[in-house]
Amino acid sequence: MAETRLTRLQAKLKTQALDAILVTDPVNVTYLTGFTGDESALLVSAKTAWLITDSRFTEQVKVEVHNATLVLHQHGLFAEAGDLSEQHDLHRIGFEAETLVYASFAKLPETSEWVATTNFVGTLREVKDASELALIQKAIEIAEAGYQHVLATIRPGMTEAEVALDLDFFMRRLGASGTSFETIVASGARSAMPHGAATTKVIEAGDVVTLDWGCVYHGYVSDLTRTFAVGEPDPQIKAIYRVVYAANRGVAELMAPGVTGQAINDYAHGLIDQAGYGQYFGHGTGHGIGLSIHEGPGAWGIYNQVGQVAGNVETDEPGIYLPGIGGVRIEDDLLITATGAQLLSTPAPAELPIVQVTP
Ligand SMILES: [Mn+2]
Repeated sequence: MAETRLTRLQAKLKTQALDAILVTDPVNVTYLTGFTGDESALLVSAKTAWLITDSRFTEQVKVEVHNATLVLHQHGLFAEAGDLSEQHDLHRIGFEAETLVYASFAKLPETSEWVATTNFVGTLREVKDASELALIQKAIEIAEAGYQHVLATIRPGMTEAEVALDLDFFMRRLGASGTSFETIVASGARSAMPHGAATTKVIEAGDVVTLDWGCVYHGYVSDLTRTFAVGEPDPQIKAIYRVVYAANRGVAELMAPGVTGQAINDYAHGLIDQAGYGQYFGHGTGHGIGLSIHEGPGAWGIYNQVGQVAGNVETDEPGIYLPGIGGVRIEDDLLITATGAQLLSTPAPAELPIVQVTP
């Protein structure tokens, strides 16, 4: 039998001596079955998969799902999962500890043993197939077209929120179903906030602007950051831009199968530290993207000890943030290949881009 996402999950059940797993994270349900509705749970045993939902989704399941048996629950998703487990002699069942809330957990019947799992489906999602790569690439293309639109239209006097709204609309018109996250437009001294969401602050001549944005295309996300100035900025911004650019390019060169998140962080933080800005770069250097905006692996948190493998799609996003002055971050999306990494986004220019302000 050909290997599928579901058969890979089923093979994994044995490794933790599980009779089944109850998948409740909607993104994981989508990944495994294609179902895009909410309010569902997927019970997967070694041989069978049951998609438990309600009658609102009967027709949608018929169209989207071809690898699981539809079960319409009468008295709740979790009671139904319990009934199915009893009927099919499933005794030791994994659940997704990251997303199953306690109130739902409490509804699972005690007739089975419910075992906390972490990243059980997530690990499978870390290696992208060709169809996923095509959707991520399209999400990047739309986002990059949005950036060109921003560069062509941004003017002193516009608020950060206006820039964000205009960018979001532009990407929706090109086919995006939404943004990957709330668009970050942080201008002037606010750009020293790594995740400064757009506000009513007016962009003034001389402001540096950090734009961190992305869009969703058929479920898959892009995640990019560019920093530019509107009019002539503080010379310190040009200087830190060169350092961040060097770190961004160096990370792209370094990324390859086997390289750990820690090695990536050590490199990027080491370079920025040597330039004298170590205390102004506090976050991880990158993360996986796919159906979620933050997934494995990458150079952050629990993934620091994990080596990259071919098929991972990850961000490369060093930054320097000077309080009271402004910040610079440059973020690209890369695919780990057999021998290194391939840039999926268009690299940033080597010098800080400056949008000319007409007097
Ligand atoms: Mn990111």
